[in-house]
Amino acid sequence: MTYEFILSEKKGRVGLITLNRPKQMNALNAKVMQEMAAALYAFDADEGVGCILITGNDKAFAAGADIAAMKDYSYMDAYKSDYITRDWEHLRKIRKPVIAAVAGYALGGGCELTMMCDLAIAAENAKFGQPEINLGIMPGSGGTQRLPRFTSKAIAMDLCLTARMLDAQEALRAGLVSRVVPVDTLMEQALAMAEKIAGYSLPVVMMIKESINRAYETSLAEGVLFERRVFHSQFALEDQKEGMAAFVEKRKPTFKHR
Ligand code: DAK
Repeated sequence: MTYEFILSEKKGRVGLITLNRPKQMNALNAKVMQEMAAALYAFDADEGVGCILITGNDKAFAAGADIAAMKDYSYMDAYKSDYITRDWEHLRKIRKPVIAAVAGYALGGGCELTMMCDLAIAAENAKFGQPEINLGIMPGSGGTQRLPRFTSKAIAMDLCLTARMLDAQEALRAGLVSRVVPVDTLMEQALAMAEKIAGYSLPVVMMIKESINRAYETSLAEGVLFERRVFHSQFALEDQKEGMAAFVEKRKPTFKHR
């Protein structure tokens, strides 16, 4: 399938989505989000894909929602059409891990998109921020909720109230990204990370994602109970038998993803 504003391709067991509106710094309009959702669901349904990677270009992961597209909206336009939300929430329904590989700007909706992914790897030139206050609005796609959970209240207040940007090292220290790499190695390292994940047992990978995400939705006791129930269920997997047998027999496991 070909898209207007994204590129979608398979690299081995990795599904790669590249935001492709370079002249607009990958600003996110409704069509971008619809296309991204279609590509995400296609990869999620594809047995041959074990991990999904979303990236932009060297200058911008995404500089936010498309300001030109929304500038004339009225309250009723936004409310009645459930503006943006409808197309943005698809990402949270994807069951395979989604990695954000971020170079350049990840601002506003771009930063929120990063946080909706399961993990993020940043190039040294990455910049993260929620500068909506400059536009006379506030973050609208989880920025005020995910940022304090993933970093801290102080950092979330700082970014949302002053429009200050975090550089890649600050984002690493704050817990927003898990790795920082040189710009020219971002895709190589992000793909290596995605391929590594995609090489493991797919149901186990999906259960880990589900369990970690639970930590943000529930109490510790409930989360630990959820983890235990899922953990016990893994003794029903062929991949558990194979993984443990391979360890005992001192060989590499061959996972069948079931
Ligand atoms: N939208 C539209 N166009 C954008 C854009 C954006 N967010 N960001 C950049 N561009 C365009 C610029 O207008 C310019 O276009 P031309 O003039 O060449 O036609 C081109 O990209 C290059 O930008 P600059 O000339 O400004 O490049 P610089 O290197 O000087 O600066 C910059 C790069 C990223 C620092 C700057 O462009 C900038 O500040 N951009 C705006 C960043 C921003 O404010 N982002 C937040 C947008 S509001 C919701 C979900 C999400 C949202 C809301 C609700 N719901 C679920 C309800 C999200 C809201 C937002 O993200």
